[in-house]
Amino acid sequence: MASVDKSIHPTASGRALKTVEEHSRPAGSDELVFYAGWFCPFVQRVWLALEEKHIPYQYKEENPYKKDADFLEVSPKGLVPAIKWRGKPLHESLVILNFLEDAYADTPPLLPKDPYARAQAALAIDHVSKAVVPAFYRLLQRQDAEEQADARTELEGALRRFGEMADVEGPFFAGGGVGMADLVCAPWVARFPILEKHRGWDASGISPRFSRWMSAITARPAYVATLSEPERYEEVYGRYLRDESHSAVAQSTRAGRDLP
Ligand SMILES: N[C@@H](CCC(=O)N[C@@H](CS)C(=O)NCC(=O)O)C(=O)O
Repeated sequence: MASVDKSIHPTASGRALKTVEEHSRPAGSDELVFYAGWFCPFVQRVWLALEEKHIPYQYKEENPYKKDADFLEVSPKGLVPAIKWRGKPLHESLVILNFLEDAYADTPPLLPKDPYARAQAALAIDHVSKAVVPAFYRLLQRQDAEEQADARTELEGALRRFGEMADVEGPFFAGGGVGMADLVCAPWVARFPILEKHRGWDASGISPRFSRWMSAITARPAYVATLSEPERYEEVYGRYLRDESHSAVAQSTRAGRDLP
């Protein structure tokens, strides 16, 4: 059964492939190697930040389901994303995002300077992790129509709340400039087409504020530059839709546990 999970298309496709090709050689002094999986939304968070901040990086495609020994040295839980920075390993998407913010202080900031606004962004990031992302996977994996309807309501509510927490003027979470809270949520928006096709999902009526945010984030060049072709996502998410995936996220969702 576990072998099912291991078969992932080996490379990014579409616009993301072009971005991968632009970053396939050691960047500068090999300062930052990005261990990524083109299909992974947690990876896309970090990828978006690297692109938004114009940080030089070398993209390394990694199939995390294979758990190669070399990869486990970089990412002990065997999950993507991970990075090697000046030869030192780091994993967990949110940890890496905060690290990039500190280590590349002269690049466009993704967190506001104002401590209160920074705390608001932290609350939004926590909300995405605890409410948006788990509801997304529940909607994907639940097989029963009633349970899917509950998950749909839950996901809509979580996204409406995200919109309410955001800056009144927008269009981004913290105001006029894109920031970490936006990048942390955006990868799941990129996967809405799967829900639209298979789970009766329609994000257009969630709220005017959420719609405004969605239009702004999906227009970012970094967002477009990190997207693969829809058919490739279909292959990966087919396993979740049939509730056959053995990924750590899928198993946690099935068991009602916190996500890894
Ligand atoms: N909490 C981790 C989650 C990362 C994660 O679940 N990545 C998935 C791919 S989307 C993975 O590597 N899965 C491998 C597995 O399930 O064995 C993060 O935020 O970086």
